Amino acid sequence: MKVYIDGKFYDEQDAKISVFDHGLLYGDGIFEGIRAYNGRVFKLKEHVERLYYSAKAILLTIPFTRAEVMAAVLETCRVNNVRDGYIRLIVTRGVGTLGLNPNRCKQPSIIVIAGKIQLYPEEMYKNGMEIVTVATTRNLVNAVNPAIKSLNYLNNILAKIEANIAGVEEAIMLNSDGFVAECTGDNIFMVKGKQLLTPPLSAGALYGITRGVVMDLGRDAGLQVGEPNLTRYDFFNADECFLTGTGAELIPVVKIDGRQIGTGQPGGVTHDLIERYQSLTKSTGEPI
Ligand code: PXG
Repeated sequence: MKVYIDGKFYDEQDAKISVFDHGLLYGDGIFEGIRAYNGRVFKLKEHVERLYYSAKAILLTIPFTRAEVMAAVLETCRVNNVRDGYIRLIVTRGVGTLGLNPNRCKQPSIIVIAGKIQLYPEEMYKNGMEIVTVATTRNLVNAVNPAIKSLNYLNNILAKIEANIAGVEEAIMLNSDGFVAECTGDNIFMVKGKQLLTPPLSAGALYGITRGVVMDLGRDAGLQVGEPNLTRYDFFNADECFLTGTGAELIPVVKIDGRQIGTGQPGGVTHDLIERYQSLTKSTGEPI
């Protein structure tokens, strides 16, 4: 594997950054997780746009244009012969000193890794997964806003560890008001009759690219798509539930906190949206 760092490609074993990079010292940086399907990078423009939004929020100036970042992603796929895979795009604050001050970091670093990802076992896509609500709440929007896809994922990692301790793969995180925000690395949806509902961004959800695509696909399928504040009770009494994310794609949820959701099997609307999503990922995207 060849890894892109600041305009050059390095063999995997030589792809290294400084221990003084504030991305490592303080989690001071941002990232994107992107997928390639069938020789095209899915929603590349949207991912790069979100990267620039994250950069804006943390006052980090990316030393490239959007077009140059997109070109670096595509080039990394080409160099690695990735046609179907997963791309990690990272921008760190760069090399600084042992002190918080980001002004000591003169040059941000940009890294692109193109490889593979399998977030959940295949069997869960077929039979659905069980999730639990955990005690770690979503970060406050006026702290590190969870809309920023920053290198500070420790809050989500703690929630993931709690999920693992409970014997499941993913966790619902509530916000400080007790409303459902999302999961540790996935957005969450519920189906009730003809309604397709997902928590609003103001509840502490990430502006998920897959979330946006699935909302559009839901409208195409004739569903009423809404973003109200939702509680655990709403999810317990949903007909169907599923998670979305670049890594996870769409994965059905059949049990939450011990409550069976709907029939206890992945539902018809979920299946229909999975099919629509798969046909979109196969046929659209930036050619590699
Ligand atoms: N919420 C959070 C907190 C995320 O980190 C999503 C929702 C889904 O967003 P997208 O834009 O991907 O639909 C994410 C994205 C991983 C991994 O390595 C995590 C994500 C994406 C890809 C891989 O666990 N999270």
